[in-house]
Amino acid sequence: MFKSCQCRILIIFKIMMNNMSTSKLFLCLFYQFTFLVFAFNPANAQGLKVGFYAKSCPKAEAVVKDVIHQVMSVAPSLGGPLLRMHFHDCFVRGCDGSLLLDSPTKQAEKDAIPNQTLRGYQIIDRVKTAVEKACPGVVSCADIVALVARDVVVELRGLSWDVETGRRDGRISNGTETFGNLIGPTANISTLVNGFARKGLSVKDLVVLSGGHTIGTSHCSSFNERLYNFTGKGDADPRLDSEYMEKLKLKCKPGDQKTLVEMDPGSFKTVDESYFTLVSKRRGLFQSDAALLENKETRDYILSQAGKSFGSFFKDFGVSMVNMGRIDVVTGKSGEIRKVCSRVN
Ligand code: HEM
Ligand SMILES: *[C@@H]1O[C@H](CO)[C@@H](O)[C@H](O)[C@H]1NC(C)=O
Ligand SMILES: *[C@@H]1O[C@H](CO)[C@@H](O)[C@H](O)[C@H]1NC(C)=O
Ligand SMILES: *[C@@H]1O[C@H](CO)[C@@H](O)[C@H](O)[C@H]1NC(C)=O
Ligand SMILES: CC(=O)N[C@H]1CO[C@H](CO)[C@@H](O)[C@@H]1O
Repeated sequence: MFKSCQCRILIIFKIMMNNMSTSKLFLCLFYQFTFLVFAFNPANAQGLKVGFYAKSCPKAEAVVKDVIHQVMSVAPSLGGPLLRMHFHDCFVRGCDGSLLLDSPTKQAEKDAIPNQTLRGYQIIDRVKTAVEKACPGVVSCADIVALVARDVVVELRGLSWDVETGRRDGRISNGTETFGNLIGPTANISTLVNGFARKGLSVKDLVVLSGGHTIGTSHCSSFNERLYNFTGKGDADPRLDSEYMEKLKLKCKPGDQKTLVEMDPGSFKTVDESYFTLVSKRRGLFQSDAALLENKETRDYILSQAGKSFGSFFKDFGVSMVNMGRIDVVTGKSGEIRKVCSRVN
């Protein structure tokens, strides 16, 4: 900004005096150019930035990291739900913390069917309490959810990324809005691609973020029909590897709603590329995972990561998480900074 103002003055001078060195002018035009690119880049036009709390609450990110480190050292299986929480928050009404709101009449986002398998809200509350102690009324719940998602990935041996902050909290949470915004596990490839496109996310973001399924667990109910009643005729999903299917059938009996299975068996507490290895071997758990083999771009990406312990996935994941974290954010003077994440001020 400063550079750019100084630069404009230099340009005016150049025109007036015609005595500015050419190299300085080029440098100057370069600054102008980068300023314009940043100023008009739609992704950056929303008021988010890395280090938004650097002045207002310099300890914020360290406090979040610290609490998550403590939580994850005793309960690493909370990593899955905490990562997933950012996804479910962002896809409904944007990343505005609306998912965290309680409704006395049970009509909030968290009450809706897709959210019934979410958990970990008490961890967000614990982080919020610690952050409020450091700087009351400064850090939004929406940003806490975004920071927590990054920190659990780091705790589970993924690569870190810079989280953009500056989100404010919304005041509305409407369970009905989860339908048509969140995508279910039976989604086919066009539903997935379109559902992500509607949120401004690319096909690459879709396949990279699906890699979030490298950690966590799923209820049998999320894929039971693939094992027992795929087309309603008591059949199985032919896209599922038969050996893997037999293993799953041992764990999930017909109609089982409750049992949990590891989505990435053997390494469900480690962020690694094994999700892509599994999907490439037709061992993805959901139809939505299997569907990623049916689009050229998503399939190529899966094959490019399968079996590669240091593939680009680790870096790609942070990039796509930043993209997801920009969905319909509330910034500036809109919304509020909630005092307690489960209710509006
Ligand atoms: C592409 C569309 C997606 C679909 C259809 C989908 C669907 C699902 C389903 C059905 C579950 C299991 C819920 C249960 O039965 O307990 C699940 C779990 C999970 N999902 Fe996704 N998901 C998608 C994208 C994402 C994204 C973008 C992320 C984050 C980057 C993510 C992260 C997770 C995690 C970490 C879990 C494990 C949760 C736990 O351990 O409790 N998913 N997903
Ligand atoms: C919730 O969202 C649905 C679907 O968009 C809408 O029809 C309904 O009026 C909303 N409810 C409230 C209380 O705003
Ligand atoms: C994908 O699913 C949607 C919604 O269920 C359906 O309308 C569409 O026809 C399906 N597309 C393909 C290619 O199967
Ligand atoms: C399979 O699905 C069909 C159609 O949805 C349903 O009528 C039938 O009861 C299901 N069978 C079982 C064993 O769940
Ligand atoms: C974690 C959570 O709040 N789950 C809720 C999801 O919705 C159901 C049905 O309203 C509630 O019973 C759960 O407590």
